[in-house]
Amino acid sequence: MHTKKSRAVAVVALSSALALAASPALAATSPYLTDFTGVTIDTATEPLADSWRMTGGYDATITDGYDPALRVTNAVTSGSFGDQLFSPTLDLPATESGAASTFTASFVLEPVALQPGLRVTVSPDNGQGGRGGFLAIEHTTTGLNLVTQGSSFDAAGELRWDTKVVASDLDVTKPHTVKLKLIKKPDTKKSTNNDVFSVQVDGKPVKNTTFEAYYEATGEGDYKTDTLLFRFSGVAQPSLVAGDGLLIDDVSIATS
Ligand SMILES: [Ca+2]
Ligand SMILES: [Ca+2]
Repeated sequence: MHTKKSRAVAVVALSSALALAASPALAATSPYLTDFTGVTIDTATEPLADSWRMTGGYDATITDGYDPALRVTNAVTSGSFGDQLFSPTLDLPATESGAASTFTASFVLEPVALQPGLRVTVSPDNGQGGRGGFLAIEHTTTGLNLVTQGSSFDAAGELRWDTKVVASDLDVTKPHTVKLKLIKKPDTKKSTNNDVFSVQVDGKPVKNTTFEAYYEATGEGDYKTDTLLFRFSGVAQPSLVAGDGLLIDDVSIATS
């Protein structure tokens, strides 16, 4: 009896040591900040989780010059998730019940020409499309729009989508700082759909629901959140390859 117990303890101790030894190579330390100096996008089939990574053939690059930035467009799109563009994964994921429950991100949309049809979505994510929130950044014929989408249950218990406009017709020739915040909360007796996704740009934060109700309705799990997804979906706009694209700089992500 004594021998068995000792062996079990030893195995646990060994696996903990392995986990500790492996963690620095697997994730970026929170908070992660970058001005994109020296940054490259890892396009290997099995990219490193602590790198910017994208295994699909989308239009995303780091610009050259003395102040590099991330340049993205929806010139190439698809309905997939895991092969799109991800920021480095953080070492501490945000969950409803773990050590961290809040995921924050901020970035600057640098001045560019107006490019109607340009549209990229940004989401707190688990690295495989398990999104915690949804923000569409889009150029229309009149300016820059930021729109969020979340999910909830109506009075009859049916799933519905909640769309909120964070900003519309912003001047694309000026920089705008965008801040995202996802707060995860354990279920209460009153609500199993209580997580909050808020977005702020040049004003007060606009709060919306998350994908929590959607996951409950579909039976999918409540995903951890440890990375930022830039996704290219919908109708592809090949002509955007020749333009400025969205120029994104000074990205920070953190969990707490
Ligand atoms: Ca920069
Ligand atoms: Ca919750």
